[in-house]
Amino acid sequence: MAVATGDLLAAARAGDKRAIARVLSIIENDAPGAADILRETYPQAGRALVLGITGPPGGGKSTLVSRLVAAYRERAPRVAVVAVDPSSPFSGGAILGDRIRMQDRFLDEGVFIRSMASRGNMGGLARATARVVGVLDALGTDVVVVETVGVGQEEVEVVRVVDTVALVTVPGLGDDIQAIKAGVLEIADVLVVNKADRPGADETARDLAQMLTLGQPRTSWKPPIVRTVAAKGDGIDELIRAVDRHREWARESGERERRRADAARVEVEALLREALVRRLEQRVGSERVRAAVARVAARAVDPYAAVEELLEGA
Ligand SMILES: Nc1nc2c(ncn2[C@@H]2O[C@H](COP(=O)(O)OP(=O)(O)OP(=O)(O)O)[C@@H](O)[C@H]2O)c(=O)[nH]1
Ligand SMILES: [Mg+2]
Repeated sequence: MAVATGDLLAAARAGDKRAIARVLSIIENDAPGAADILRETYPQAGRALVLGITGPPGGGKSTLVSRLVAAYRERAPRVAVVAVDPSSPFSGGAILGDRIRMQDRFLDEGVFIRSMASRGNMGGLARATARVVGVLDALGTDVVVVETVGVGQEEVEVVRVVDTVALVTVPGLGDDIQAIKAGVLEIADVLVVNKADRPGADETARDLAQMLTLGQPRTSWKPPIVRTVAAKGDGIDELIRAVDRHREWARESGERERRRADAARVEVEALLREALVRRLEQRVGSERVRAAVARVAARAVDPYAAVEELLEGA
């Protein structure tokens, strides 16, 4: 390993935030040194408590995260927040707002905040997030909270990297509850009804409880429903206890290992596919690939036949 990378990692492990930020940038951009860092850190990850906070925009996720970070910091020296916005190609905007709101925590030496924006391609953000979380974990972070905005497929992919997923809803979501049902409910380990100071919290909790009874339970875990008022800090202890209970259950039931095995398989298969396609393109030649694409576009040949021809030449 290059000396520079070794020094950088040592500083990052010691908790130097600038060094941590540089390590993460190298990983995210696949810059020189990324392979060294991954090789060095990969075996050391798997110790941190990794919690995902997801849900529709404006539900109070960032407010909740800020409260959670404060609470976790009381019991652990190093806490990180990874704020992911799949809808935005910029790591500014809304997330910058979140940063400002979290400033009180940001000033705390033990809290590291990172925001990540869309990669443009499906799956890219999930992979980058998984790496960033893994590296933070390996660098000695005790708790990593991943906040993602939205309830679509990409968010589902992103939160797959965490051990426990908390889905944040608010009273009176109405139709949005249906959207949640179609998307993230299946992967929610803990359900949060935030803004419980507003009318309708009981109905929302009841709707959620009822929705939970509709699907086929995949495991023996029954997601608890926790009411919070993030703005005031109410319910945070209950939420933390629910997360702890889930973590305990996941470890004992083997669910944690199952999830980790799933994530590993998804990553290895994706990399394998990419490597195979790259290798094949090198062998076949980009010229032949381009020509085949042109013939398919002109309907001179169907896509299956074009692929067969390309593979024959390989
Ligand atoms: N009444 C009430 N308002 C809250 C509560 N928690 C958060 N809010 C307010 O809800 C608004 C949105 O909060 P955020 O924390 O930014 O929500 P978010 O889910 O992170 O929003 P995005 O990141 O944009 O999706 C803010 O004005 C908060 O002050 C709560 O428990 N009760
Ligand atoms: Mg937010």
